[in-house]
Amino acid sequence: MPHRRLAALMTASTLAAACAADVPEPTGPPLIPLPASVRMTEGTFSLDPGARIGLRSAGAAPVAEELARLLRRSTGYPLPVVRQEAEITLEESGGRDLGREGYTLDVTSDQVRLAAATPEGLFRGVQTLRQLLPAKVESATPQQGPWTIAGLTIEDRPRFAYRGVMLDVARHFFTVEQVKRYIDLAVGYKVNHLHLHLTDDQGWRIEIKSWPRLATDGFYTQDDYREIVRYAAERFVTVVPEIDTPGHTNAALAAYAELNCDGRAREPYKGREVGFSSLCTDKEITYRFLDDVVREVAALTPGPYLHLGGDEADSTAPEDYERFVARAQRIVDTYGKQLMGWAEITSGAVAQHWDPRAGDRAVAAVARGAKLVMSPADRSYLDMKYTRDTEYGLDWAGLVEVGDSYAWDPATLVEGVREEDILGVEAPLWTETLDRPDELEYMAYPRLPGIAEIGWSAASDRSWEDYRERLAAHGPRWEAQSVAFYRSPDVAWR
Ligand code: TNX
Repeated sequence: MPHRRLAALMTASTLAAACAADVPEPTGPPLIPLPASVRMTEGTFSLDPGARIGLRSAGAAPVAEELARLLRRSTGYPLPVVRQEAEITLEESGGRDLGREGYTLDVTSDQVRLAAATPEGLFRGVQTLRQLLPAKVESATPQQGPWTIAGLTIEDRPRFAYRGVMLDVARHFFTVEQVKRYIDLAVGYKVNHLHLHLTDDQGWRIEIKSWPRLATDGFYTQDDYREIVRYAAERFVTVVPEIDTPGHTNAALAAYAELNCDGRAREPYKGREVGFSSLCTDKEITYRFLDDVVREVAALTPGPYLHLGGDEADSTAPEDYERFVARAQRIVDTYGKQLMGWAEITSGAVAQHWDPRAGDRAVAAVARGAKLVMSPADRSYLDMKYTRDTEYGLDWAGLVEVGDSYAWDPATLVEGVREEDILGVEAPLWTETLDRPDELEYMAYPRLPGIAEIGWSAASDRSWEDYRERLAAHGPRWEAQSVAFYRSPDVAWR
């Protein structure tokens, strides 16, 4: 229990004071995700109007500027970024081996020192630093101090390399600005992958220059998509584009008659059924189409993965499906990407477990050498209703209260799937019932931070009892950012 461990490290006087006031056991700062190690020390740091942000290597500059931008908004202080030791110092150093994303954070009465091997590690550490400051630090307008942080030493690194969120922009479309806000909020919890579900029966949302009729209304031009990729990369988030195939393709089948086996264009679709559409796996044009799409999307995507869906292909015969996926695999190889798919997929480097009733697919994927991203619908699907009364969302995988979405472990979820088979976790948000950004936020917060913590923090350090206390402290942070979060009755919100 992290809190008990911390309590042992508190000074005798703080402990006595806490007991005297009959308040709960003293706790560490309410950080999400919980760091690998937190040790409270003497002293308190105070961020004052004359403070500077110092860096000692050019690589740290963009992260220092991002931190300065954030702190200037709410403190109103000038916070110049300087090339020397300063009140807040960011340091790229080999130091302890905390991996690409790890960092150390030392807070003493006269300095905050953040060190990491890479700018990415510094960026993750900045998210911790934000959470150590009062909630009003998240405000977009100047607030009154004091801006203090209790002395501590943090050493931190993630459990899993992939900590993702998915946004379905196909069922309902979301603008570049709306996606940026979704990224901004998620990176605060050290999320490092954004999976965009770009195509489905209801719509094709990315411009493909060689097939110009695919995307007609509500879509990203290639420049829009590049802008999302750039914005995400600036925040050390890798975009994973998904072109769902061979099912979930009615939008393509409506745009191009020749993609249908019978050569007749399908009607556009706005409903919520799944499993009724399929590319024509016997036609060569299908593979020319796939080659063109994969080539264009791969060229726009610096990240290693190309997600080709593969889920719920109920209108594709199993042998056709396998043949299709084998050819898709070769196309993805040609353009230098790794194939990712939902757990049904029969090839590829990464398979995504989603159906709680079908753990066997995850086991089969591991058996053929794939790694897993764990996104079980009854735990991590952000579109599941919290309760019977939740206004939007679905309930096919059950009702998923905040505690349900938090209290599970990826390495013990599916029999036959072990820690080393797992690349990470993801929280998908499907949008059949959601078309406004505040609705997205209501479904994602507060569940998304819990999935992010499952991906980052050691299982042995986590408990729902402890987590719900920390979570309560994030309410005021979301209020400061006007996040429309769900006030679960299971959390004692501050
Ligand atoms: C299942 S999860 C789907 C999606 C739906 C979602 C709704 C998956 C691979 N397929 O097509 O949008 O459920 O929760």
